[in-house]
Amino acid sequence: MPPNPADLVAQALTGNRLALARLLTLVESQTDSAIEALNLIFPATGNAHRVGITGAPGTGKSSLTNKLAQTIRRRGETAAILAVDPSSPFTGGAILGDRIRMRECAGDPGIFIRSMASRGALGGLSLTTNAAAEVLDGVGFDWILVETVGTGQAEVEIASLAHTVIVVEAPGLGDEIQAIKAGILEIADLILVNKTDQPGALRTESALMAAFHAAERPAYRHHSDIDQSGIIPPTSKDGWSIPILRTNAIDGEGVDAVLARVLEHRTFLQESGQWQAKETQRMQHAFEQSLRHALYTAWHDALPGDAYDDLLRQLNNRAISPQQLARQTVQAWLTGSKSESNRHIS
Ligand SMILES: Nc1nc2c(ncn2[C@@H]2O[C@H](COP(=O)(O)OP(=O)(O)O)[C@@H](O)[C@H]2O)c(=O)[nH]1
Ligand SMILES: [Mg+2]
Repeated sequence: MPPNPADLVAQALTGNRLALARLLTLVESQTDSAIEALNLIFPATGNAHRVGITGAPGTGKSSLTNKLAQTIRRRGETAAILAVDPSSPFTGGAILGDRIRMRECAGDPGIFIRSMASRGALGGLSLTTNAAAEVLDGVGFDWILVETVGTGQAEVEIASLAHTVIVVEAPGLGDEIQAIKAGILEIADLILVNKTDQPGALRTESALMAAFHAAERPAYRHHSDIDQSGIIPPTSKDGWSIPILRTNAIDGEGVDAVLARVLEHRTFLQESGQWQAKETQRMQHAFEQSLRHALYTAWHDALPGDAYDDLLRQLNNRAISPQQLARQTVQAWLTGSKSESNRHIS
Protein backbone atom coordinates (compact mmCIF):
# COMPACT_ATOMS: atom_id res chain seq x y z
CA MET A 1 0.00 0.00 0.00
CA PRO A 2 1.41 3.45 -0.84
CA PRO A 3 2.27 5.51 2.23
CA ASN A 4 -0.14 8.20 3.31
CA PRO A 5 1.68 11.54 2.94
CA ALA A 6 0.08 13.11 6.00
CA ASP A 7 1.03 10.14 8.21
CA LEU A 8 4.58 10.08 6.90
CA VAL A 9 5.05 13.80 7.50
CA ALA A 10 3.60 13.57 11.00
CA GLN A 11 5.87 10.62 11.88
CA ALA A 12 8.96 12.23 10.34
CA LEU A 13 8.33 15.39 12.35
CA THR A 14 8.54 13.38 15.56
CA GLY A 15 12.06 12.28 14.61
CA ASN A 16 11.19 8.87 13.22
CA ARG A 17 14.13 7.95 10.94
CA LEU A 18 12.34 5.29 8.97
CA ALA A 19 9.47 7.66 8.24
CA LEU A 20 11.97 10.32 7.16
CA ALA A 21 13.69 7.92 4.76
CA ARG A 22 10.33 6.92 3.28
CA LEU A 23 9.25 10.54 3.05
CA LEU A 24 12.41 11.36 1.09
CA THR A 25 11.73 8.49 -1.30
CA LEU A 26 8.19 9.78 -1.69
CA VAL A 27 9.15 13.38 -2.50
CA GLU A 28 11.73 12.21 -5.03
CA SER A 29 8.92 10.49 -6.93
CA GLN A 30 7.27 13.82 -7.87
CA THR A 31 3.82 12.27 -7.72
CA ASP A 32 0.70 13.98 -6.40
CA SER A 33 1.40 12.40 -3.01
CA ALA A 34 4.89 13.90 -3.11
CA ILE A 35 3.45 17.34 -3.75
CA GLU A 36 0.98 16.86 -0.90
CA ALA A 37 3.78 15.85 1.48
CA LEU A 38 5.95 18.83 0.49
CA ASN A 39 3.06 21.16 0.99
CA LEU A 40 2.42 19.77 4.47
CA ILE A 41 6.05 20.21 5.53
CA PHE A 42 6.59 23.58 3.86
CA PRO A 43 5.44 25.78 6.78
CA ALA A 44 8.14 24.18 8.98
CA THR A 45 10.97 25.01 6.56
CA GLY A 46 13.22 28.03 6.29
CA ASN A 47 15.53 27.44 9.24
CA ALA A 48 18.39 25.34 7.87
CA HIS A 49 21.67 26.64 6.52
CA ARG A 50 22.21 24.90 3.17
CA VAL A 51 25.80 24.37 2.18
CA GLY A 52 26.80 23.05 -1.25
CA ILE A 53 30.11 21.18 -1.42
CA THR A 54 31.35 20.68 -4.94
CA GLY A 55 34.53 19.86 -6.85
CA ALA A 56 36.06 17.25 -9.10
CA PRO A 57 35.82 13.55 -8.19
CA GLY A 58 38.48 12.49 -5.70
CA THR A 59 39.24 15.92 -4.26
CA GLY A 60 37.89 14.80 -0.89
CA LYS A 61 34.35 16.18 -0.84
CA SER A 62 32.82 13.21 0.97
CA SER A 63 35.63 13.10 3.54
CA LEU A 64 35.32 16.84 4.14
CA THR A 65 31.55 16.69 4.39
CA ASN A 66 31.89 14.05 7.11
CA LYS A 67 34.40 16.12 9.05
CA LEU A 68 32.25 19.21 8.67
CA ALA A 69 29.22 17.32 9.99
CA GLN A 70 31.23 16.19 13.01
CA THR A 71 32.39 19.75 13.68
CA ILE A 72 28.77 20.87 13.49
CA ARG A 73 27.83 18.17 16.01
CA ARG A 74 30.46 19.45 18.42
CA ARG A 75 28.64 22.79 18.32
CA GLY A 76 25.56 20.90 19.49
CA GLU A 77 23.81 21.29 16.13
CA THR A 78 22.51 18.72 13.68
CA ALA A 79 23.44 18.02 10.07
CA ALA A 80 21.84 16.19 7.17
CA ILE A 81 24.07 15.15 4.28
CA LEU A 82 22.66 14.87 0.76
CA ALA A 83 25.14 13.15 -1.53
CA VAL A 84 24.28 13.78 -5.15
CA ASP A 85 26.40 11.84 -7.59
CA PRO A 86 25.43 12.18 -11.22
CA SER A 87 27.91 9.48 -12.17
CA SER A 88 27.31 5.78 -11.90
CA PRO A 89 26.87 4.52 -8.35
CA PHE A 90 29.55 1.97 -9.14
CA THR A 91 32.46 4.37 -9.58
CA GLY A 92 35.06 3.55 -6.97
CA GLY A 93 35.76 6.96 -5.45
CA ALA A 94 32.23 7.78 -4.43
CA ILE A 95 31.70 4.38 -2.90
CA LEU A 96 34.92 4.55 -0.90
CA GLY A 97 34.15 7.98 0.55
CA ASP A 98 30.64 6.88 1.36
CA ARG A 99 31.82 3.78 3.16
CA ILE A 100 34.15 5.81 5.37
CA ARG A 101 31.31 8.24 5.95
CA MET A 102 29.02 5.44 7.06
CA ARG A 103 31.60 4.21 9.54
CA GLU A 104 32.35 7.65 10.97
CA CYS A 105 28.83 8.95 11.25
CA ALA A 106 26.76 5.84 11.93
CA GLY A 107 24.74 5.77 15.11
CA ASP A 108 24.66 9.52 15.70
CA PRO A 109 21.03 10.69 15.73
CA GLY A 110 22.20 14.23 14.95
CA ILE A 111 23.52 13.21 11.54
CA PHE A 112 21.40 11.91 8.70
CA ILE A 113 22.87 10.75 5.40
CA ARG A 114 21.06 10.33 2.14
CA SER A 115 22.38 9.47 -1.30
CA MET A 116 20.32 10.88 -4.12
CA ALA A 117 19.55 8.84 -7.17
CA SER A 118 20.25 11.37 -9.85
CA ARG A 119 19.46 9.67 -13.12
CA GLY A 120 16.11 10.14 -14.74
CA ALA A 121 14.88 12.85 -12.43
CA LEU A 122 11.98 14.60 -14.13
CA GLY A 123 12.48 18.32 -14.26
CA GLY A 124 16.16 17.97 -13.47
CA LEU A 125 18.30 17.10 -10.53
CA SER A 126 17.84 20.35 -8.68
CA LEU A 127 14.10 19.86 -8.39
CA THR A 128 14.40 16.60 -6.47
CA THR A 129 17.41 17.78 -4.49
CA ASN A 130 15.51 20.87 -3.44
CA ALA A 131 12.53 18.73 -2.45
CA ALA A 132 14.75 16.51 -0.30
CA ALA A 133 16.42 19.54 1.28
CA GLU A 134 12.99 20.98 2.07
CA VAL A 135 12.04 17.82 3.92
CA LEU A 136 15.29 17.77 5.91
CA ASP A 137 14.89 21.46 6.71
CA GLY A 138 11.28 20.88 7.75
CA VAL A 139 12.07 18.05 10.17
CA GLY A 140 14.53 20.36 11.90
CA PHE A 141 18.10 19.75 10.76
CA ASP A 142 20.18 22.85 11.44
CA TRP A 143 22.47 22.23 8.49
CA ILE A 144 22.00 20.59 5.12
CA LEU A 145 25.24 19.66 3.42
CA VAL A 146 24.76 18.90 -0.27
CA GLU A 147 27.70 17.13 -1.90
CA THR A 148 27.76 17.29 -5.71
CA VAL A 149 30.39 16.30 -8.24
CA GLY A 150 31.71 19.28 -10.12
CA THR A 151 31.09 18.51 -13.74
CA GLY A 152 29.71 21.77 -15.05
CA GLN A 153 26.08 22.72 -15.35
CA ALA A 154 24.70 20.32 -12.76
CA GLU A 155 26.46 21.84 -9.79
CA VAL A 156 25.92 25.38 -10.96
CA GLU A 157 22.23 24.52 -10.76
CA ILE A 158 22.73 22.94 -7.35
CA ALA A 159 24.46 26.13 -6.23
CA SER A 160 21.17 27.94 -6.63
CA LEU A 161 19.84 25.77 -3.80
CA ALA A 162 22.62 26.63 -1.35
CA HIS A 163 23.26 29.62 0.86
CA THR A 164 26.96 28.91 0.88
CA VAL A 165 28.96 27.10 -1.81
CA ILE A 166 32.26 25.44 -0.97
CA VAL A 167 34.47 24.46 -3.90
CA VAL A 168 37.01 21.77 -3.11
CA GLU A 169 40.31 21.53 -4.96
CA ALA A 170 43.21 19.16 -4.39
CA PRO A 171 46.71 18.74 -5.78
CA GLY A 172 47.54 16.17 -8.39
CA LEU A 173 44.24 16.12 -10.23
CA GLY A 174 44.67 19.15 -12.45
CA ASP A 175 41.40 20.39 -10.99
CA GLU A 176 42.42 24.01 -10.87
CA ILE A 177 42.34 23.95 -14.66
CA GLN A 178 39.13 21.90 -14.74
CA ALA A 179 37.43 24.13 -12.23
CA ILE A 180 38.24 27.28 -14.12
CA LYS A 181 37.05 25.73 -17.36
CA ALA A 182 33.79 24.59 -15.87
CA GLY A 183 33.24 27.96 -14.28
CA ILE A 184 32.99 26.42 -10.84
CA LEU A 185 34.92 29.28 -9.33
CA GLU A 186 32.11 31.58 -10.36
CA ILE A 187 29.85 29.99 -7.79
CA ALA A 188 32.36 29.65 -4.92
CA ASP A 189 31.89 31.42 -1.60
CA LEU A 190 34.76 29.49 -0.05
CA ILE A 191 37.53 27.54 -1.73
CA LEU A 192 39.31 24.71 -0.02
CA VAL A 193 42.67 23.36 -1.03
CA ASN A 194 42.31 19.89 0.44
CA LYS A 195 45.03 17.24 0.86
CA THR A 196 47.53 19.73 2.20
CA ASP A 197 49.56 16.70 3.28
CA GLN A 198 50.16 15.90 -0.38
CA PRO A 199 52.91 17.40 -2.54
CA GLY A 200 51.71 20.15 -4.83
CA ALA A 201 49.15 21.69 -2.47
CA LEU A 202 50.92 25.03 -2.55
CA ARG A 203 51.08 24.93 -6.32
CA THR A 204 47.33 24.31 -6.47
CA GLU A 205 46.80 27.26 -4.18
CA SER A 206 48.96 29.51 -6.32
CA ALA A 207 47.13 28.42 -9.47
CA LEU A 208 43.85 29.34 -7.81
CA MET A 209 45.10 32.73 -6.73
CA ALA A 210 46.32 33.35 -10.27
CA ALA A 211 42.98 32.27 -11.73
CA PHE A 212 41.13 34.67 -9.49
CA HIS A 213 43.40 37.54 -10.28
CA ALA A 214 43.14 36.81 -14.00
CA ALA A 215 39.35 36.91 -13.62
CA GLU A 216 39.68 40.12 -11.59
CA ARG A 217 37.72 38.48 -8.85
CA PRO A 218 39.42 39.03 -5.52
CA ALA A 219 40.27 36.12 -3.29
CA TYR A 220 42.65 35.78 -0.41
CA ARG A 221 44.54 33.11 1.42
CA HIS A 222 43.54 31.61 4.70
CA HIS A 223 43.20 33.66 7.82
CA SER A 224 46.60 33.00 9.35
CA ASP A 225 48.34 34.61 6.35
CA ILE A 226 46.20 37.69 6.56
CA ASP A 227 46.69 38.01 10.30
CA GLN A 228 50.45 37.74 9.88
CA SER A 229 50.71 40.18 7.02
CA GLY A 230 48.05 42.53 8.31
CA ILE A 231 46.60 42.81 4.82
CA ILE A 232 42.94 43.67 4.77
CA PRO A 233 41.26 41.27 2.37
CA PRO A 234 39.93 42.77 -0.83
CA THR A 235 36.21 42.85 -1.35
CA SER A 236 34.52 40.95 -4.11
CA LYS A 237 31.65 42.25 -6.21
CA ASP A 238 28.86 41.24 -3.90
CA GLY A 239 30.77 42.43 -0.86
CA TRP A 240 32.07 39.04 0.22
CA SER A 241 35.74 38.18 -0.17
CA ILE A 242 36.31 34.57 -1.06
CA PRO A 243 38.74 32.86 1.28
CA ILE A 244 41.04 30.10 0.12
CA LEU A 245 41.47 27.70 3.03
CA ARG A 246 43.78 24.71 3.52
CA THR A 247 42.34 21.46 4.79
CA ASN A 248 43.26 17.89 5.46
CA ALA A 249 40.06 15.87 5.39
CA ILE A 250 41.76 12.79 6.84
CA ASP A 251 42.85 14.25 10.17
CA GLY A 252 40.36 17.14 10.05
CA GLU A 253 42.97 19.90 10.13
CA GLY A 254 41.52 23.21 9.02
CA VAL A 255 37.91 22.06 9.17
CA ASP A 256 37.10 24.15 12.27
CA ALA A 257 38.27 27.21 10.34
CA VAL A 258 36.03 26.22 7.42
CA LEU A 259 32.97 26.12 9.64
CA ALA A 260 33.96 29.44 11.22
CA ARG A 261 34.10 30.97 7.75
CA VAL A 262 30.76 29.48 6.76
CA LEU A 263 29.25 31.05 9.87
CA GLU A 264 30.80 34.38 8.91
CA HIS A 265 29.29 33.99 5.48
CA ARG A 266 25.89 33.39 7.07
CA THR A 267 26.19 36.60 9.08
CA PHE A 268 27.33 38.45 5.97
CA LEU A 269 24.33 37.17 3.97
CA GLN A 270 21.88 38.02 6.72
CA GLU A 271 23.22 41.50 7.32
CA SER A 272 23.38 42.37 3.63
CA GLY A 273 19.88 41.08 2.92
CA GLN A 274 21.23 38.44 0.55
CA TRP A 275 20.02 35.55 2.70
CA GLN A 276 16.41 36.55 2.13
CA ALA A 277 17.12 37.29 -1.53
CA LYS A 278 18.53 33.79 -1.99
CA GLU A 279 15.49 32.27 -0.30
CA THR A 280 13.15 34.17 -2.60
CA GLN A 281 15.20 33.20 -5.63
CA ARG A 282 15.24 29.55 -4.64
CA MET A 283 11.48 29.42 -4.12
CA GLN A 284 10.89 31.21 -7.41
CA HIS A 285 13.18 28.72 -9.13
CA ALA A 286 11.34 25.76 -7.59
CA PHE A 287 7.98 27.27 -8.50
CA GLU A 288 8.96 27.89 -12.11
CA GLN A 289 10.48 24.44 -12.53
CA SER A 290 7.40 22.85 -11.00
CA LEU A 291 5.17 24.97 -13.16
CA ARG A 292 6.98 23.91 -16.34
CA HIS A 293 6.79 20.30 -15.23
CA ALA A 294 3.10 20.55 -14.31
CA LEU A 295 2.13 22.31 -17.54
CA TYR A 296 4.00 19.83 -19.68
CA THR A 297 2.53 16.87 -17.82
CA ALA A 298 -1.00 18.27 -18.03
CA TRP A 299 -0.61 18.86 -21.75
CA HIS A 300 0.96 15.48 -22.42
CA ASP A 301 -1.58 13.57 -20.33
CA ALA A 302 -4.45 15.15 -22.26
CA LEU A 303 -3.12 14.02 -25.64
CA PRO A 304 -5.07 11.25 -27.31
CA GLY A 305 -3.24 8.05 -28.28
CA ASP A 306 -1.03 8.80 -31.25
CA ALA A 307 -1.20 12.61 -31.27
CA TYR A 308 2.37 12.92 -30.02
CA ASP A 309 3.65 10.68 -32.80
CA ASP A 310 1.78 12.89 -35.25
CA LEU A 311 3.65 15.91 -33.96
CA LEU A 312 6.95 14.13 -34.37
CA ARG A 313 6.02 13.11 -37.87
CA GLN A 314 5.41 16.74 -38.82
CA LEU A 315 8.90 17.54 -37.57
CA ASN A 316 10.47 14.63 -39.41
CA ASN A 317 8.76 15.72 -42.63
CA ARG A 318 10.15 19.20 -42.00
CA ALA A 319 6.58 20.44 -42.41
CA ILE A 320 7.03 22.73 -39.42
CA SER A 321 9.95 23.84 -37.26
CA PRO A 322 10.13 22.70 -33.61
CA GLN A 323 9.79 26.30 -32.46
CA GLN A 324 6.68 26.96 -34.51
CA LEU A 325 5.20 23.61 -33.57
CA ALA A 326 5.63 24.41 -29.89
CA ARG A 327 3.92 27.75 -30.33
CA GLN A 328 1.02 26.32 -32.29
CA THR A 329 0.68 23.47 -29.82
CA VAL A 330 0.33 25.85 -26.90
CA GLN A 331 -2.11 28.08 -28.76
CA ALA A 332 -4.23 25.10 -29.74
CA TRP A 333 -4.11 23.79 -26.19
CA LEU A 334 -5.21 27.09 -24.70
CA THR A 335 -8.02 27.44 -27.21
CA GLY A 336 -9.05 23.85 -26.58
CA SER A 337 -9.01 24.37 -22.80
CA LYS A 338 -11.17 27.44 -23.09
CA SER A 339 -13.80 25.66 -25.13
CA GLU A 340 -13.51 22.58 -22.93
CA SER A 341 -13.17 20.53 -26.05
CA ASN A 342 -10.41 18.75 -27.87
CA ARG A 343 -7.14 19.92 -26.27
CA HIS A 344 -4.65 18.76 -28.84
CA ILE A 345 -3.74 19.97 -32.23
CA SER A 346 -4.09 17.71 -35.15
N1 LIG B 1 46.09 12.32 1.74
C1 LIG B 1 44.85 12.76 1.78
N2 LIG B 1 43.87 12.02 1.24
C2 LIG B 1 42.61 12.49 1.29
C3 LIG B 1 42.29 13.73 1.88
N3 LIG B 1 40.96 13.93 1.76
C4 LIG B 1 40.46 12.85 1.12
N4 LIG B 1 41.44 11.97 0.83
C5 LIG B 1 41.32 10.69 0.13
O1 LIG B 1 40.99 10.93 -1.22
C6 LIG B 1 40.11 9.92 -1.73
C7 LIG B 1 38.84 10.54 -2.25
O2 LIG B 1 38.12 11.11 -1.18
P1 LIG B 1 36.56 11.34 -1.22
O3 LIG B 1 36.19 12.05 0.05
O4 LIG B 1 35.81 10.11 -1.56
O5 LIG B 1 36.49 12.37 -2.44
P2 LIG B 1 35.24 12.84 -3.34
O6 LIG B 1 35.22 11.98 -4.56
O7 LIG B 1 35.57 14.25 -3.70
O8 LIG B 1 34.02 12.72 -2.50
C8 LIG B 1 39.88 8.96 -0.58
O9 LIG B 1 40.76 7.89 -0.70
C9 LIG B 1 40.20 9.80 0.64
O10 LIG B 1 40.61 9.02 1.74
C10 LIG B 1 43.36 14.50 2.45
O11 LIG B 1 43.20 15.60 2.98
N5 LIG B 1 44.61 13.96 2.36
MG1 LIG C 1 32.16 11.78 -2.82
